[in-house]
Amino acid sequence: MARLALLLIAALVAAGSAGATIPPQRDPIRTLSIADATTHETNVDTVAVLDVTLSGPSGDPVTVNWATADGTADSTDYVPDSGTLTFGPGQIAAQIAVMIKGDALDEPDETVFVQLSGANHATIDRGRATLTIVDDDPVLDKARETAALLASKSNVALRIMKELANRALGGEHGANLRTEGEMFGELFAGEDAKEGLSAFVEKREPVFKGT
Ligand SMILES: [Ca+2]
Ligand SMILES: [Ca+2]
Repeated sequence: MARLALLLIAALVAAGSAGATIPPQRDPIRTLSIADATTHETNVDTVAVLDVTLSGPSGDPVTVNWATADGTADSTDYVPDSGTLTFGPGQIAAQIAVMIKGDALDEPDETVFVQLSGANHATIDRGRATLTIVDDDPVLDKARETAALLASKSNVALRIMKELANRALGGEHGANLRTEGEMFGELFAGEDAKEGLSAFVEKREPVFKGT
């Protein structure tokens, strides 16, 4: 009888303990976000950095995979790469580095995507960032400026200058000098020459007619 009472007491204690069990504390699931970034190309290789943030500290180690993907930029502009980012306990910010290739080519500004995936102990809120590579090579801009400058000049003068430049690359020196004299005569007899002089005297922009 005493043995039965002891068994009953043991069973009650066990049941009471089970009822009082406190579930293990879990940190709330945090969210991950990657931010867009802009980097300026140079003529040597550089590193662009993208920030990834966790919405709050986590006691669990948070990991997330990342990978680059071509936007308008490709492997001639950057080094395709991938990896795993790890947030230690309490850490809420980490960075991804992408190698940007330098060049002296004039190009439009270009983009690379960096995508997050496969998060552990977190969910992904904003998982795709755009990295913009701002070109630093102004050759095309300079060419446009030069073209605009030439377009503002007299067609007659430009034609004669081009003709004389071409002849200067070959031909006989005396003949070239004679041709130069003839062409300058043609140039100064034209309407554009008069318009150019008038505009200069009157301090205004000339209006050339190509004659
Ligand atoms: Ca460059
Ligand atoms: Ca460039």
